[in-house]
Amino acid sequence: MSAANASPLVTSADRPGGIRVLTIDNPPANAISLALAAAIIAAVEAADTDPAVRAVVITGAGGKFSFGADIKDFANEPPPGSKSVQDVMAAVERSGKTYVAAIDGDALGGGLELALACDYRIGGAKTNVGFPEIKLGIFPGAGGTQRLPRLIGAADALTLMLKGDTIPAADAQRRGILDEIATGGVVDAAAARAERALADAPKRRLSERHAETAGFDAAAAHKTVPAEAKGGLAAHRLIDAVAGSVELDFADGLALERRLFDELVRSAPAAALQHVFFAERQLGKIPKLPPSDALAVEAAAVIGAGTMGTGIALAFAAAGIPVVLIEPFAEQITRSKALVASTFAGQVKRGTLSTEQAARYAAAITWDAELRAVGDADLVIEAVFESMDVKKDVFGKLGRICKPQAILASNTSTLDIDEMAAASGRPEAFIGLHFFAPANIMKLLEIVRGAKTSAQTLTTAVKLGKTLRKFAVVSANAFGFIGNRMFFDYVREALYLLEDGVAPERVDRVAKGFGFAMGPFATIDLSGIDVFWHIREGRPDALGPKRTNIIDRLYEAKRFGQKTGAGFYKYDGVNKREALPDPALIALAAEEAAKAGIAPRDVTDTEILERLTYALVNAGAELLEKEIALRPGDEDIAFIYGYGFPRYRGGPMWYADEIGVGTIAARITEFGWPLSPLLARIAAGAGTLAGYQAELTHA
Ligand code: T1G
Repeated sequence: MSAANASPLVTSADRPGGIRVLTIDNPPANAISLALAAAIIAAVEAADTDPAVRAVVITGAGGKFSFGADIKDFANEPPPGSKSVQDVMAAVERSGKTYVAAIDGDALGGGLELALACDYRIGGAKTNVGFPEIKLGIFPGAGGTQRLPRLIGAADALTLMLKGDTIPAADAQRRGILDEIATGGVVDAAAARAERALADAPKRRLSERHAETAGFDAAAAHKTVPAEAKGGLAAHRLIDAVAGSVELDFADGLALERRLFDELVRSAPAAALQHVFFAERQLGKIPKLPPSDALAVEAAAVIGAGTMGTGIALAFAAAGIPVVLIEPFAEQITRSKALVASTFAGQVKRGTLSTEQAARYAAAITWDAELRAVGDADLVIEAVFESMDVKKDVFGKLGRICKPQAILASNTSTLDIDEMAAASGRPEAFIGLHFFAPANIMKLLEIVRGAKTSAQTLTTAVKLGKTLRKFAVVSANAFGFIGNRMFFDYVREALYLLEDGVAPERVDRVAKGFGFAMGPFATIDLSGIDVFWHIREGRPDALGPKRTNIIDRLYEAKRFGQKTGAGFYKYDGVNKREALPDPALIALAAEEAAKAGIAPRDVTDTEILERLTYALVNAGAELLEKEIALRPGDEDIAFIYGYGFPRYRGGPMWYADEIGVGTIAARITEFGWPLSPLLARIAAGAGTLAGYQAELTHA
């Protein structure tokens, strides 16, 4: 094969018979950046003008086709005259040559749109295709909303694009997105397909087809997605674009798609979701962490088979890591086994797990009453009662019986990691792994580094977080770490609002109206008021300066929340999980506020929202200043995945920049709270939180 003109982003090679192979090579994602778009267009135009070229195969290097347009390009207006991903599709569309996409690995977003602009599509065993754009607050904006409906029907195309799911090769072939799944190399299969096409059907443009409309109902679809102001903006616009594929000719449909896409791509939700995308990928990048090889975690042990311990074991089993649950009480082991069985049975019933997978995962979990059953576990996590004495006793024993290089971890949510590390006798191999209940479902994991945690232990924990498919946020060792520390200030303001005479259901309504999955009072009732009472016992100022005895009264009355049928709400309806306003609570709160000399106030919904969200921002800034959190984006991820902050608002710290740090600092000052010095400095300089990175002087 002779290599024709080569460009670092696209290489071009000619095969016998006039088949030119264009290989996209833009690691790590073959993302179609502005530069790559220009390079592809140049290569397409070169092939167009070369009479020796009869057909073109487009493929990707590095075992992937393309993960789509380069998300980094969306933040700013493209320079004048730059080539766009839409220009790439237009160049392929204009070409008279036969185009075959050779898809090895993933073709996502603009990558799949490039494949759809081709006449034929050949996949491989590892191929996945999909349009994940909706997760970024946008939609396929390079012909996807017009070509996919013409290929698989408007209804199915809309469903696939609204969900943003990635589908495997066999499913893609069944739907007609892939013409063939190569048994050997995809490029060879694509070249062969090109030869056959030249003989009988060289061009097969989707733009020349009509979209099947069976089952497509735009009006009905609009009713199934969230309101535009509640994260549904992109979904509504996507429905409009797909409607265009049915109602308009291709050119007009493409123009509609482009107009709607351009409106969306720099909308606030899109910018927020793109921030979340990159913040998720920053988590594992620890500044000043000396390079170190992660230890292999091939066997784990969990001490304590309660709900948390069993959930942690489920997470390990689902990640393919055998785990022994160590529990001295037989009836607890029985309950743990039942929880494991019911969890897998439920997943099989819902179709999220096959029977074989469930059996494999279940076999990875064993139980034992003896601590020595930790055996040669590479990692041992305790999930015992939240008492420092109990934990230190457990770690003292583990430090003596675990193999020398085993890592010891605590699942504590508030206790001092360094104190436990010292008790273990191996502080370098000690770390906090704070899972969120239910540990097999919640995506957030806090990795808490002790003062003596080694680089290898931390590196191992970060890699373990990825293996467990968690968003692992690294925190320094301090009360409440990151998520709970911010949450406690959020709870403080919720309680203060109750003391000011605002009903829990009103506070929660405002929080849910903002986009929180649950309001603060429903969340506290779910966790348990007793948990907060115990936290306050250990740390009286945990929820800010105590003003009333409301929490004490609820604790004494055993009004712990959902688990006792009453807390800030009552749960005595038909559905025992339904939070019902409780006049008795309102009376109790008013009585305690009066005793504390707190007069009821008229509080607006705006102030409610400001106090809840600005409490998070102020606490988050404190954590950055004290170098407990590494980046604002880490705190955003913690609050999105741990506490239900709306993803489409980017997280509390991203939201702060949207509101303006100066505005927030002024309101915090009006509220009379101690203003974070970092917020004050940023406000004074009219700066932003984005991009702030702790100096890590302690690293
Ligand atoms: N743009 C820029 N960088 C990207 C990228 C993209 N599309 N996809 C991945 N990366 C980077 C990522 O930041 C990381 O970089 C590295 O590649 C490895 O990714 C016009 C407008 C496919 C599920 O939404 O969801 O096309 O941290 O760590 O865990 O219609 O990558 O190493 O420096 O995530 O195996 C649509 C986004 C774009 C797919 C693989 N496409 N990517 O996960 O690897 S918009 C997407 C992902 C679009 C057109 C529209 C994931 C993945 P670094 P990774 P992974």
